[in-house]
Amino acid sequence: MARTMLEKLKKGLFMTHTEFLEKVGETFRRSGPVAPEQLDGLEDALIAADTGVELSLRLTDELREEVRSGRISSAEELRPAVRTRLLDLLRSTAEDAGEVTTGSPRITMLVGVNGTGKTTTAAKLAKRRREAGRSVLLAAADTFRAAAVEQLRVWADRLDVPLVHQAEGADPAAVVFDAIAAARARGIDEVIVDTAGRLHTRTNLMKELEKVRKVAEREVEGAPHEVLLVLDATTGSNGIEQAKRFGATAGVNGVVLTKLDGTAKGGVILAIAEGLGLPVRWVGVGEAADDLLPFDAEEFVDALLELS
Ligand SMILES: Nc1nc2c(ncn2[C@@H]2O[C@H](COP(=O)(O)OP(=O)(O)OP(=O)(O)O)[C@@H](O)[C@H]2O)c(=O)[nH]1
Ligand SMILES: [Mg+2]
Repeated sequence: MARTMLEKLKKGLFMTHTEFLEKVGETFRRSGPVAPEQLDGLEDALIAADTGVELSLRLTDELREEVRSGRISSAEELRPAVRTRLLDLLRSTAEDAGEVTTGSPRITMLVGVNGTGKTTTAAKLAKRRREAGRSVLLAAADTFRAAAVEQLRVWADRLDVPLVHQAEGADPAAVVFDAIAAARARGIDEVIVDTAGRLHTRTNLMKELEKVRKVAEREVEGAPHEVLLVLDATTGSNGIEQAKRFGATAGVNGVVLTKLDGTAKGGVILAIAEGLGLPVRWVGVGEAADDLLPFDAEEFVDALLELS
């Protein structure tokens, strides 16, 4: 099981990790003493992988300093040192995991800008949670377009998961209210809420999201238990600043990074940890229902540095 997971993660990271390794290989393949300049390859690789210039420079400067001071004395020690640093960075955000659940049903909201993969992730997550032995209901709180409900309905039918929806243009908060009532009536454990794509600058739409949150808060203790910001990896670290502001308004407590299969820029995961201070919970590696993987910092770093 763990093996399959790693294989799949590696497949998802294929472009990421080969491109990264090509650049960084030079640095890692050497043996014997290291000169601080030998870290230039690593710096380039981090920047090219969309880790963000500032963070890439900071990480490599810290390593250069360790080389200079003799704490790292040979090239063989470089890879484990990089590994430790990357893991520290990723783990620093993973502490307050949103796993503590109080009231029932457990509510997960998917939020983010247009087209990042919210609806697809809602479906993938429904499948995952059901496989974990939980009963699930999908709530179509994207009432903006009729097509949005249809898209979720197709997934709900395919996965055989109940769907709560209202007419186009309905109040998304009312949909969530209905969904909670339906879940209670049917003894369902989880409500997964798909919301409409929106820019953080659209005040009225952000208010609408707040209203959805408030309904969840009022109806279920501890809800919404998870508010996941869905980010598209192919847009790279450009989205970070925008996401930061989005996250603050919507009360986001975790990130789903989608479309990791279509980018060589997996370093964005590091940039997210640093820039948003939010843990990446899931990664999307394709369009199918099974293409969502729980994010594991150690697996990610080891796949990136080809340590396993
Ligand atoms: N390759 C790949 N495609 C994905 C992934 N996740 C979503 N997609 C595709 O991205 C496109 C947009 O996905 P949606 O789930 O509709 O995105 P959304 O955020 O709900 O979009 P809006 O509701 O319009 O804001 C679809 O074609 C999905 O199949 C992923 O992990 N990998
Ligand atoms: Mg959608």
